[in-house]
Amino acid sequence: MTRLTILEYPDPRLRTRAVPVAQVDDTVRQLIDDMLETMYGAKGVGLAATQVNVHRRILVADVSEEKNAPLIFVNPQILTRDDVGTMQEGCLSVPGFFEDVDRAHQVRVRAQGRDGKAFEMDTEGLLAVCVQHEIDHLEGKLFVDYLSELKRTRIRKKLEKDQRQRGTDPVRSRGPAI
Ligand code: GNR
Ligand code: NI
Repeated sequence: MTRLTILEYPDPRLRTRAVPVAQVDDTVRQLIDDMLETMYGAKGVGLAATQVNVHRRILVADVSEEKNAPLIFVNPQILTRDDVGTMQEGCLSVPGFFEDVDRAHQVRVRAQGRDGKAFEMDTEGLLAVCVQHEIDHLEGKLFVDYLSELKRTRIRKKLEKDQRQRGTDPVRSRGPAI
């Protein structure tokens, strides 16, 4: 298994809309395993393929205390949403920022598993919020899009500065054009 690099806001690749997975084959299963390793390594409760620059409709999550209950959703679809409430959200692609977002706290999801078999699942609380947050990633949407422009701009400027200081902004890390 390999720990993959997580793209950080405002990287424009995070705005890509992911395409459906036609078949859950060994290549997709390898990606799922790498995404799980990446999510656990980064101490996240969820990860969308978009965040590792793979633009396919795949997400993983684990909201368990022991971090021993991985969930895999291929081609996820929300069937019903209920009980809107506010939760403080963070994102591995927006490191260091936590802000309130209103979302449904009860969501029924249909998806395919690691074996390609379709299933439906009722989720609530953090998992329900996480599933919506991850599906947003697959649509090229980030939680900062729900914030005021002022907050979003502050976050963008701080992260751009961090990335410049680390020399990991996409323009620099591409290297010299010779
Ligand atoms: O680790 C994560 N925690 C989290 C907390 C509240 C709402 C959503 C999340 S998802 C986030 C991991 C992540 O960025 N997934 O895309
Ligand atoms: Ni995220």
